[in-house]
Amino acid sequence: MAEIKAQPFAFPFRRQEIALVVIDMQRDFAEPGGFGASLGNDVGRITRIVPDVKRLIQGFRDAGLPVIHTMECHRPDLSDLPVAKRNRGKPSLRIGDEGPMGRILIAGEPGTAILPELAPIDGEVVIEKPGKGAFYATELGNVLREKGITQLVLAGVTTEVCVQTTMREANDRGYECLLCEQATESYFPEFKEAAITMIRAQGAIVGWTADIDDILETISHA
Ligand code: C5J
Repeated sequence: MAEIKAQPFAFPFRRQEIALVVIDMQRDFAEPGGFGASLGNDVGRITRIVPDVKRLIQGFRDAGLPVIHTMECHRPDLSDLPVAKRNRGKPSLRIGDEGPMGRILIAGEPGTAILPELAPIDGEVVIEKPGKGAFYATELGNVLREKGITQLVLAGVTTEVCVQTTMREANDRGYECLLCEQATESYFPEFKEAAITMIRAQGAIVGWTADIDDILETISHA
């Protein structure tokens, strides 16, 4: 069986059962004026991984493997936004407020869109999610079941929030999960490192992590 070199040990690769899930590579997390910046974060950390995320997406497309994108966003009437989520923290702009790129994290607004360099192409599934995890209150589980997917490669932002939450949700549902180290980022470098360390600790208790070139090498020969 083909394998991807990974930590804490090789990831068993099943070509017919694997998909890439790119989490929340949206303008709202990566550009000035968006949600991430409104919380006081350095969004430049996010834009720096765009070339690697793009390379990973292209590798999956070239190999004929499915690419799924997620977007954290809410309905314009905020009916799927818990009050506790809206009120959390001290952002300069709250979810639903009008910002320089439209309403913060609202479906259909310019700032909520996926970065143009990483935009989905025809046929790729886009999951709009109101939570941090991509399984909560979405159709992701059904989509994966219909496609026969049992293995997920994860990329996107932020490592310790939406990426890790999704990985834990997937792990509990029986998926084998592999995080691409160069194609994920946090506003806090120490949180990225900690998330990577805890994911693969205790014999891959949540999943595996791997170098982008090792992932691309295996999928290109599959
Ligand atoms: C956050 C995310 N950090 N996509 N969202 O609020 O990680």
